[in-house]
Amino acid sequence: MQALDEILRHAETAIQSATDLKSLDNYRVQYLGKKGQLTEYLKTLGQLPPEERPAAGQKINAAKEAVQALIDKRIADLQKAQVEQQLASEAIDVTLPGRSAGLGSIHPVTKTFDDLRRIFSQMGFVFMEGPEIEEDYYNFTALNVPPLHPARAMQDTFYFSDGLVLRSQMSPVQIHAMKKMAPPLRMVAMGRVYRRDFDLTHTPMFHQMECLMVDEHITFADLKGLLNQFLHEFFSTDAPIRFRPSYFPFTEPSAEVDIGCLNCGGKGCRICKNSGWLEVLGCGMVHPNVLNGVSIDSEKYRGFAFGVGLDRLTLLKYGMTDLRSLFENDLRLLKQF
Ligand code: 2U9
Repeated sequence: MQALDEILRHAETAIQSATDLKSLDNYRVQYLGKKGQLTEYLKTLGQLPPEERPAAGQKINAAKEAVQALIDKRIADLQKAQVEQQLASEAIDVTLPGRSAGLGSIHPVTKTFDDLRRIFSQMGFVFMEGPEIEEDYYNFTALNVPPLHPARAMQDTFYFSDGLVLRSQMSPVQIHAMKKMAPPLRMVAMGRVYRRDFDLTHTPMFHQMECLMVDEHITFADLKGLLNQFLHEFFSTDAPIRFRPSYFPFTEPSAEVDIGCLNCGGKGCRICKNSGWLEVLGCGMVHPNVLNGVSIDSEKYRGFAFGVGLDRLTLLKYGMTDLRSLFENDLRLLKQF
């Protein structure tokens, strides 16, 4: 019976020191299993004198129950500790501030699109669209740039194999329109155009607006008046505007248009490269070959047209310098609009 007390003491220490369910089960086997210490002990009862057996048997069974109770209690303690630990580690501090959803903003180029749509709608122009993949004819030939004409080298174009190109300007939309509708015509086309160019001031995809007006008595003065009004309204300024002679195959005469530097007021600065002027667009009177090519009588009708890069226009309006920043989707920049 002394040995029984010894076993009980050992079992108690072992069970209390168990830190997981698996080692507890090992102790259960060690003490209560088929070959466990207490089970073996029970088997030795036969060696005792018969009158001592009931008392000894009761003691051993009591010991077995005590060990089982110790194990059960330890299992309950370990499970409780595990739940408490899990609760502590998964605790949520409901007083912490939440994450805000973050409000989107309008991309600056989209703002320019919206501004131009407003300005030119007010002046009675209709907006038209067309495909970004065009036949070579609509992108070049119909614009007085026949095959092998050196002007095709002025802009590097993305060619597909079968006479198709990614449009390099918005003019093909105007050709489609003139073929469909008889003059008078007052239209604008805005959209994506593509050229093989990539540096500080060029991206392979950029946005253009082209404007076309065809009627019987259109003159260069109409073009000047329209451009003055458009630029003053778009830039919210009364800065001076000047026309420099230029060359485009689809217009004759042609001009490039500058506006007095919006940054320095014409004194000369980094933005205008000390010239006091910012180049904003190209324009001219539609070349007779272009009108005749779409069966509009160039003796009766005349037209003006201009083209403008919307990304560059956006940079100038918001005092930005790197064209690529418009395509990087950097939220630190976009959130300012
Ligand atoms: C038709 C006839 C003529 C559109 C024109 C320009 C001049 C021009 C550039 C501005 C900056 C392209 O994005 S840019 O690099 N465009 O300088 N565009 S005249 O002339 C037309 C259009 C349609 C039927």
